[in-house]
Amino acid sequence: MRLQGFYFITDSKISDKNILETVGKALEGGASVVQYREKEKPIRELLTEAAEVRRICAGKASFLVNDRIDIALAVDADGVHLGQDDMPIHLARKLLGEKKIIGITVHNVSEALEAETRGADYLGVSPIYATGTKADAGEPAGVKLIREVRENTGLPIAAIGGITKENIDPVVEAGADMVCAISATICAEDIADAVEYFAKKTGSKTKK
Ligand code: 3NM
Repeated sequence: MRLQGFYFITDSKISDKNILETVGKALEGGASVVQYREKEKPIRELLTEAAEVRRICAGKASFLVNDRIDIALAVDADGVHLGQDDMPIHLARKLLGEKKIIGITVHNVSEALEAETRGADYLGVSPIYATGTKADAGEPAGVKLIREVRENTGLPIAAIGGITKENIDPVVEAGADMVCAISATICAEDIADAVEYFAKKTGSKTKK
């Protein structure tokens, strides 16, 4: 599946909506990628929930697991998303094999170049705007960072951090292939509609 379009990320810390229902709505709205990002649950719960999310994403969206290579392998996810302090890309690749997708968060061009050299499949470029969803996200880089990464690497870019319906246009214009917006979708009254809006802006499948 192409790494383009709306990239949905679960976050049960900011909403008590049921994760499976939430992901179902995101798929209905045309999400191309779904990342399971649950940091504070016991492993048995992570395994059960990730397997269920995996099942509903099959054939509809790429399914990635945040940080946890063990969970990704156990549920046969399509890949993982790593942070700069997570397992290094070359070791993740060794464990996951060549076919799995490995994405990594980068905050500047030098991290982007290193990720490309080490074999990442896409870059999470962050944080674009100020966000209240991730406490340690750091200073907003603005869309300038997307442009700089675009000019210096050939990898697909997933932009993240504070993206809303109101400020997405410059993100796409700067060259983002994928857009992540957590609070703007999970906390929306109608998740499928919100995702559809972002999906259309980023050229992914539209709602069926
Ligand atoms: N990672 P919202 S910012 C999960 O900067 C995450 O690496 C970030 O949430 C990073 O769309 C972020 O609600 C949260 O701003 C993004």
